Amino acid sequence: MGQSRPSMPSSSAPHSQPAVAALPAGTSAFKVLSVIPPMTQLNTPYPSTAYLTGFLRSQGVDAVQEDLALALVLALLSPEGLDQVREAAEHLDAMAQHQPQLVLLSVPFPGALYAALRMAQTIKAHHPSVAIALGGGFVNTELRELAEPRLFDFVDYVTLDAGERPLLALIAHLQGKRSRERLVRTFVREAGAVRLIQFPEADIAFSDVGTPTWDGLPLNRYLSLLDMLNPMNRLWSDGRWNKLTVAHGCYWKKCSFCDVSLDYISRYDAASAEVLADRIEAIVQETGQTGFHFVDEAAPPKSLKALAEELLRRDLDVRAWFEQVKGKVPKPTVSRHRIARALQTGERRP
Ligand code: B12
Ligand code: SF4
Repeated sequence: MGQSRPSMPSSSAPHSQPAVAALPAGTSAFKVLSVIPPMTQLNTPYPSTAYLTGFLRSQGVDAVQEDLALALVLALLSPEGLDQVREAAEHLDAMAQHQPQLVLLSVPFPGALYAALRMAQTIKAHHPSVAIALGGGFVNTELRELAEPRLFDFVDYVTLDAGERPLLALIAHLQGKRSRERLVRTFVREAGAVRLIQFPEADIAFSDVGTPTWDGLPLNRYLSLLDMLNPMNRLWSDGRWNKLTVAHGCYWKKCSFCDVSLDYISRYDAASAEVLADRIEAIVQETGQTGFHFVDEAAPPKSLKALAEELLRRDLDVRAWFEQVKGKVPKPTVSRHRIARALQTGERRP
């Protein structure tokens, strides 16, 4: 997919965005709710809201999260089932519970878009002063050339690529501390047309995005589903894993079939083994779970080796598997010693 982007906007464009109530100064007075709409896999939380919530909290923002994909299925499987679902769709319980000023709808896959828009519609109907932003993997790949103004009947902002920097800019804007012209990679509707505002500001370094948090998600209620016997595919839907990335982007960027212009591939930015091991320690502490699924496009072997050595040095007992390691088969569950040995010897199987 191409990455053609409109040129920088003029600063005189009219404003026509949501009637967000004037907010007191100070980020802590501002509450952000991040939501995963149905449907994603049910064995373990998708990590975008975990990353965003962890980052926002590290910036002093009051941030919470909900996985409504899991909530929907649990409701469907309960005796009260459909009634509850209908009620939840109408009132969106999470809104009453958290009372956010900004809702982040994370749409990783096409299958989550419809539910995200239905949720946005419900929120707009019942809470018209709450701002709604849309982002995530689907948006980053399929909506880069967004031109459909009707999408903004549902949401107020659509952001591209890594969410951290655009969100800081958006929150500051909603708090009246930043002009709209200084939004970052954010689509808005103005005078009935879609406009991409892209104030040039560096992304947050991967080592500074903070530790993802799963706080608030019912980790013991995720469902292990066995849809394929293949042991590697089985890892995708079976069992609970903490999802983490070793780096942002792809260190390789050489495959001819790949759109290496996309930010989540092109902008390679790694963190030190110490930072990664600190994140792993904090996540094990928070979740009580030691299994990690590294969801990098192509996990960099050098960093993995350094990480394995750091984990051994700290005597941390974690299990990990990697979405993709260039030049090797995706790795099923491996123990810490096996990670180190596999990476040191280039061994293909744990
Ligand atoms: C790991 C992975 C998988 C794994 C695990 C999936 C899971 N459920 O956890 C497996 C292999 C199972 C998988 C399956 C599929 N995947 Co997949 N997957 C990925 C991959 C490589 C990483 C995803 C990840 O965890 N990223 C880490 C998180 C933290 O990043 P993030 O979600 O992008 O979030 C950041 C930003 O997007 C942004 N952000 C996110 N949400 C929001 C919201 C707001 C409001 C804002 C402001 C910002 C924001 O901020 C976050 C932090 O910076 C991505 C490609 C990629 N590198 O992102 C593809 C990707 C998400 N997958 C994709 C697809 C299509 C699928 C499938 C539908 C494939 C299929 N046909 O079956 C299935 C769907 C599975 C499902 N229903 O759960 C596409 C989706 C885009 C699209 N074309 O629609 C991607 C982008 C790959 C691609 N280019 O094709 N996938
Ligand atoms: S390793 Fe994956 S992300 Fe990197 S260039 Fe090849 S296909 Fe693209």
